[in-house]
Amino acid sequence: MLKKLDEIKSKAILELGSVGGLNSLEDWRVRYLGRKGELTNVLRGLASLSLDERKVIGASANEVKALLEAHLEQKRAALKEHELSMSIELGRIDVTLPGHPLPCGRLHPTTQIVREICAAFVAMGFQVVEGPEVEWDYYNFEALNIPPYHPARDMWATLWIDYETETGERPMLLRTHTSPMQIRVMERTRPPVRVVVPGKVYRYEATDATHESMFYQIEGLAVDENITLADLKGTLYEFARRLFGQERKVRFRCDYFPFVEPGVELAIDCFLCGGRGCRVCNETGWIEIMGAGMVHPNVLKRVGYDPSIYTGFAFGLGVERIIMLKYGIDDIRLFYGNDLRFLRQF
Ligand code: FA5
Repeated sequence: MLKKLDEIKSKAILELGSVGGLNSLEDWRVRYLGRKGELTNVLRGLASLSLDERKVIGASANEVKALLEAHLEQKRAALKEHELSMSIELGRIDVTLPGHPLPCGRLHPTTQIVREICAAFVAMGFQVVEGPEVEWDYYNFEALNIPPYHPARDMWATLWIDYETETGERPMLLRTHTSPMQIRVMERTRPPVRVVVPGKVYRYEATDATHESMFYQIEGLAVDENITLADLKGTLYEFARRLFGQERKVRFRCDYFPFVEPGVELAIDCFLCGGRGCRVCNETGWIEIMGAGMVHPNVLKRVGYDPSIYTGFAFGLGVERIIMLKYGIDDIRLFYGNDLRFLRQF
């Protein structure tokens, strides 16, 4: 049997020398190494031998098998290389053709502007922090001076999470604004505080050209001794100028938010109609981009800050509205419609 193995080996190696293509190489493989191949037949025959014979012949058969397999791989590589160089020579492969372009992704316009806005505030000494999108009623409302059943809760159409506590309450929700982070930040730090908080917020709201049910806000909070409304106005004017240029008009008006006193709303003149009134600005000439105000003393007290020493301002801006203003986009629903024709423009 050892002799037979030797014969198979020499014959196989000799034949391999005259194999000239990948198809005949496959025939060769089947003939010697395939399931019904010559070498496999020898291995099958081992069963009828004595244990001692099996050991010697089995080891030798495995050696031959490994050797033939190594020759097979070598030959396959050589044939492939040869075929490739023949193709180039015959002109079947035009190596001067440009390669396939690799698709290259980019940042979503919202991400780009979130970064730009945060950078504007970082330059003014603010720190960037983030917080949870699934929030407790306590942070979203109660600690912000909005107790249960207070009518101000109607200002934020809320998506509640169906989670029940032991007492039967369902106090979990998708945050309706980034303001809960005012409380979380103040709870864990002492003044001076200067933070901006970018993130997603959710509202149970019908969508239209300027309203989405999921959108981004950036919260701002500064608390220290001697902070006044003048600091708030100065900071937001500076922000508006950095982002939109000198020519944009900015309007402050009184507004109501339970967690600030006094409260203001900041609007910028409409990019589309220049202030004459159109569909985008609801015929008013202005687009509201943020709510703001001086942090309410009740909010400061709740986190253990003494309102007779510390004062602060807070603001919450709508990111998509800002992008719309900056680039003249007339429908907020384009942002998350995932239409590449829109997204590729940024
Ligand atoms: C608030 O959410 C307050 N938390 C803002 C605030 C923070 C006030 C700190 C005072 C101090 P408001 O609901 O107005 O306020 O939303 C803030 C901004 O988010 C708006 O000015 C607007 O730009 C944007 N916004 C509001 N609703 C939507 C919506 N459905 N789709 C897109 N943007 C929206």
